[in-house]
Amino acid sequence: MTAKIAIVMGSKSDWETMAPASELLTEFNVAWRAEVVSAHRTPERLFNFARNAKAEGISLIIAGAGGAAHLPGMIASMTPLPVLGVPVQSKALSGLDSLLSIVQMPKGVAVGTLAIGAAGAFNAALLAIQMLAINDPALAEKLDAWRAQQTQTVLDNAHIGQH
Ligand code: RP5
Repeated sequence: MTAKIAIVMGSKSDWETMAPASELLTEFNVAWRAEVVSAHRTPERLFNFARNAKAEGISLIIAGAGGAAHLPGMIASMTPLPVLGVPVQSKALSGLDSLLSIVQMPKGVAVGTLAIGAAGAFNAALLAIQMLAINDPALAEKLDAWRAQQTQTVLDNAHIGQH
């Protein structure tokens, strides 16, 4: 299957954070591919990735990075595809640096920024699935069932205790 979603990250050390995105996409049978593309350490690879992603059949890019996290914004500057940015938790500043680097895009180049860490990566995949589902009724049906199941699980565990 040709990948519809590209998951990219600044370092292999980001994979632990980004893997939940791949797991949700797999659960929904949405084809994905993941690779390391570093804005600072491999700028030419970044350029090639961003310039070719659309022609390679990618519909949406999920980009995770930590620290001075320029990756999502730089990719967004070179592709018309939607880019979802995931701030990876950094050691020095707990990911606040990553969050601010990704979220504060100047007017005119858009990155959709998610929460810091694995929850953000998971939600990036969820948002990607929601976007694809707009034009894919079978995927939309699966998504409805997934959300109904999630609601049911919460309801089943809603009673915490009493005295
Ligand atoms: C960023 O620097 C990466 O996205 C990663 O979150 C962080 C640390 O990278 P490593 O030193 O673990 O390669 O570029």
